[in-house]
Amino acid sequence: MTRRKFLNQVAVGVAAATANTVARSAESKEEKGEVPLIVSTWPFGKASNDEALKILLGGGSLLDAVEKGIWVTESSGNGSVGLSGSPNAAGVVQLDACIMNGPDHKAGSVAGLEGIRHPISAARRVMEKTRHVLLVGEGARMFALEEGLESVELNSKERYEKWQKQRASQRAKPAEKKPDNHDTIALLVLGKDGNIAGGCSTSGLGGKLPGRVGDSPIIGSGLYVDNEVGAAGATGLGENVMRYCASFLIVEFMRQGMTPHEACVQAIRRVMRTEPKGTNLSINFVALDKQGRYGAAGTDGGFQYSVTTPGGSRVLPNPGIGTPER
Ligand code: SD4
Repeated sequence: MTRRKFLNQVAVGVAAATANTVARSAESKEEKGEVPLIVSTWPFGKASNDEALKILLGGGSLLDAVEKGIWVTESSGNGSVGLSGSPNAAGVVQLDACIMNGPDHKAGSVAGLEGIRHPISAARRVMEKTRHVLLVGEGARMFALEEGLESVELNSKERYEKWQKQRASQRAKPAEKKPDNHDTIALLVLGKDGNIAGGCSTSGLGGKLPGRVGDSPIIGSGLYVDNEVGAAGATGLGENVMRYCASFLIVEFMRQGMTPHEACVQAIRRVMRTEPKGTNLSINFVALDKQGRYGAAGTDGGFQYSVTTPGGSRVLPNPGIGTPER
């Protein structure tokens, strides 16, 4: 899409929203994709997308695709997802994750989870095996252990120091120094049958206060799936996402007729309305809809996202948000 066309689309969307009408911009072919369609945050999402597609093409379920896809990033040595992620202010890695299933509108989350290799699996177990949605801290960890999930014991000084060394060497690898080694994975899947699921996993904001929970495990903030409409996921500064239920907002914008891209842009504009001028919001979103269209937008110039269909995988740049509305 050309810059002019993009700006035109944004202008159309803003005018329509201002008039309190349904915003429908012309759909470009680029925004339409085959199914299955998998969309995730950041270039590192591509490897997760590829795994998710493999699972689907092998006959796996949407939830298997989400879970196993996210495993790839969680175990990749990523500096902000999984146990290799950023520690909090006390030097401890506390992980947040969630998963959501479109057909039955069920969800599961874990927050502040320590020492579990795959927090996304803990989230899935919460969804499938309990009558709850969110487990936190030691309760989440005990649950994950009872479920037999792989743990990495970091409690003894010796183990902790060994892990810290491993993490330092992983993060020193040239690939880890690239600017794309950043942030949360939010992964959305649209299946051939039109059903939708999604997941999100992160170590959260580096240096956060112990116990701080971000947007990523909060349904409607870091992730939202509505099987009638579409799905959205977030990466960036959680505090600026969760105060606006931004993923929910994006899905609701799509319900009103916006394309995934327009919906992401309009959610960012909504947040901008009440944030002080010049604040670096650091909020970035991906979205897909039931028709197989996808889109993204972010306030971080370097934000990129990954899109996968049976036709191939691509890493796409942040299309931006046009001239901010004030
Ligand atoms: C959080 N949104 O905990 C997550 C982490 C992230 O850029 O994506 N940071 O705030």
